[in-house]
Amino acid sequence: ANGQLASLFEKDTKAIVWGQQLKAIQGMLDFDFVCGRETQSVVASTYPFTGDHKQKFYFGQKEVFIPAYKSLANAFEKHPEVSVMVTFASLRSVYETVLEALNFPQLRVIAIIAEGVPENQTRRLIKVANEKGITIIGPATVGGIKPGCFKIGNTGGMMDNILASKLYRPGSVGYVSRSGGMSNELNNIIAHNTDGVFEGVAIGGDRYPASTYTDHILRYEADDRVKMMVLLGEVGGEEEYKIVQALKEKRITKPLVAWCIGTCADHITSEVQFGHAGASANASSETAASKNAALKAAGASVPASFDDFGTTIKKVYDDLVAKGVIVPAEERPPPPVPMDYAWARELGLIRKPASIMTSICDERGDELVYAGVPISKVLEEEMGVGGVLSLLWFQKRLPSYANKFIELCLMITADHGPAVSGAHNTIVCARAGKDLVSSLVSGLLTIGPRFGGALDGAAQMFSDAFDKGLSPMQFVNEQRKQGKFILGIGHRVKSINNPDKRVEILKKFALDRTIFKQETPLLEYALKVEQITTSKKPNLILNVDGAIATIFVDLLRQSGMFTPQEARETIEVGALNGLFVLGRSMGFIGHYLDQSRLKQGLYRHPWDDITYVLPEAGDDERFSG
Ligand code: Q5B
Repeated sequence: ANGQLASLFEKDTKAIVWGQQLKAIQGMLDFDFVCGRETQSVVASTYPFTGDHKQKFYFGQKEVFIPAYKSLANAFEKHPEVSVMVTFASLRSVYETVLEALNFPQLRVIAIIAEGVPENQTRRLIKVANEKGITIIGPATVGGIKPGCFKIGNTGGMMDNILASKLYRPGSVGYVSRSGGMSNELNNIIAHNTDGVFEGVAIGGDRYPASTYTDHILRYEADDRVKMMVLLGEVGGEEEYKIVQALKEKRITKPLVAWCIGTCADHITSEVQFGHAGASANASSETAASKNAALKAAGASVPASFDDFGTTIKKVYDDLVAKGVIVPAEERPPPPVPMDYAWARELGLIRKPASIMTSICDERGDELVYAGVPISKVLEEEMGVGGVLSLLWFQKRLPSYANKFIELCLMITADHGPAVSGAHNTIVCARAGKDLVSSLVSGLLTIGPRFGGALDGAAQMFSDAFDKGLSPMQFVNEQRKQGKFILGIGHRVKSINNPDKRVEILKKFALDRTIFKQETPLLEYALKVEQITTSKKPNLILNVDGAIATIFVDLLRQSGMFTPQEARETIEVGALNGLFVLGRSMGFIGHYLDQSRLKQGLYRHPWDDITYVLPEAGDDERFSG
C-alpha cells in the first residue's frame, strides 16, 4: 500500500503539468477560479520538445502567463512550492519522466493519465514512490478532484458539469472509483443525494493502480472533514477485499456506501473483459457479486443494484444529518467563470457581428466554393480563368463569350515590352536585388491614369457623354474646353499609321455578333470619337485601355447579366482597372524572372541621358550676398 494518509490537495496546492495539454491546464485554472482559490494551481508546465517560453492562460477574466520549461529539473528548481505533478506523457515516455520526477523531494503527488503503461514499469514506479512517500494516482485515469482545492487535468468534465455537481465547494463525501467516466457519474449522484463531494479519486483501470481504493479510503477515514465515504469498485481483482478487511479490523469506521459494477458479467456465459485492463474476473472471488456480498457482510451499505446506489447514499447521508454529524453548510453561489468564446458560440449562447463579410469564396466545407460554385464544377464546365474571374469579381456566371472576352483582355494586356513605366520599374527593382513581390509591386504602382489605369476613367467619361446624348464632336470639344485629356485616347507609340494590333483584335472580337452575342453601342461611339481625335493627331487613337473599357461597359449594360446599379458600381469600384493590373502582373513577373535569370546588376541611369538644369550661381537670390 502507498501509505500516504495525509491530505493530498489543499487550497494552496501548486502543480506542474507535464505535456502541452493547454485545454486541461485552462480547465484546472477555471476550476481554481470557480472554487475561489486566491492563486492558480498550475504554476508551470514542462515539455522536452520546446525551449523555455511562456504561455498565456486566463485566471477568471485576468490573463496570466505560465512558464513552460524544457527541463523538469529546471521547473522544480524554479518552483520549490510545487508538490503535485500531473503528467500527460504518453505510455512511451511516462516511465522515464515519472522516474525523474520521483527524485524531487518537494513532490508529494503524481497523477499519471496515460493508458497502456507496461505493468512492470508501473510496478517499479510504485516501488520507488512508496520508498519516497509519494502518492501516485493512475495510470489510466482522469485523476481526481477536491472541490474548493484542486482538480487533476480534465477530471469533472467541463464547467457546466462542475457547476451542476457543485464541485466548486466541499461537501462531506469522499469517494474512490476506478473509472474516470464513472467518477463523473459519482459526482452527479453524490451532488444530488448529499451535501456534495469532499474529494474524489479515480485510481485508474489498470490491474496495478499505483494507489489503491484502500489508500484513499484510509486517507478519508483520517480526515475529519470527510463524514462518509463511497466506494465504486468493479469486477476483477481483489482490491475490494482489502476494504472488507479494513472494515472488519475497524480501521474503517466512517459510514461507507459501496458497490462493485459488473454484476451482469455473471449472466454472460463466456469470459468477459470489460473496458479496463483490470476489469476481468479470473476467479469467482473476483466477481462483482462476490465482492458486493463481502462488503455488505463487513458492514458497508451495499445497494441491491446500481440503480439504488443514489438512494442508499442518500439514506446514509440523511442519517448523518439527523444525528448532527453533518451540518450542511450554507450555499454560496460560485463566481461566474467567463466562458471561452468558441465554446459559447458553439452552444449558441452568444452572437457577435462578424468583423469580416465575404460574398465571393467559402473555403470552410469539403470543397472550395467560388461565389456558390464548387471548383470541381468550375473545371467540369470548363469555365476557364474568365469564368473564375466572373465568379470572384462579379459573383456571376457570365455567358461563355463574356468569359472569353475577359481572357482575351488578360492575354493582350499581359505585357508590352520593357520600356513601359511598370515594366521599367519592375526591372530596376529586380536589378536592385529586390524579391519578386517587391519588384512586382514596384511595377504595379505605376499603373494609373496615364499608364494602364485609364480603364475606369475611360468607361466613366465615354458612358457619361453617351448617356447625356453628346455627339462625338460635342464630347471632344467639351473635354478640350475643360482642358481634360480623354481617357482611353492616345498612345505614345501607336497611331493610325502604326495601329495597335491589340486594339484591332479587341474590335474584331467585339464587333462580330457571331462571337460577341450582344450590342456594343459604347464601343461604336468611342470609334467615332477616335475618328475626330486622330484627324487632329494620328496618335490619338482609341488605345488598349479605351477599347477594353468601352467594350466592358457594353458587356455590363447590354448582356442582361447586370442591373444598371451593378453596372455603375462595377465601374465605380475600379473593377475595370483590375483587368489591366491582373493581366500586366503576368508580364511584370516575367520581367522580374528574366532579369534574375540574366543576372543583371544594379541599374544606374546614364548621365548622358539626364539633363541637369540647376540654377547658376547668381540666378537665384539664395546665392546673392
Ligand atoms: N492629347 C497616353 O500621350 C498618353 C490626349 C490628347 C485629348 C487625350 C496620352 C494620355 C489618356 C490616358 C490614357 C492609357 C500619355 C494609354 C497604356 C498602356 C500601354 C502603354 C504603352 C501598354 C500619350 C500630345 C498632344 C497634345 C495633347 C493631346 C494627348 N492625349 N488630347 N485627349 N487623351 N491619354 N492612357 O503621346 O495640341 O500638341 O498640346 O494621357 O488613355 O498606358 O505601350 O506605352 O500596354 O503598356 O505623351 O499601351 O495620350 O502625348 O501628352 O505629349 O500630347 O495630344 O493635348 O496636344 P503623349 P502628349 P497639343 S495606354
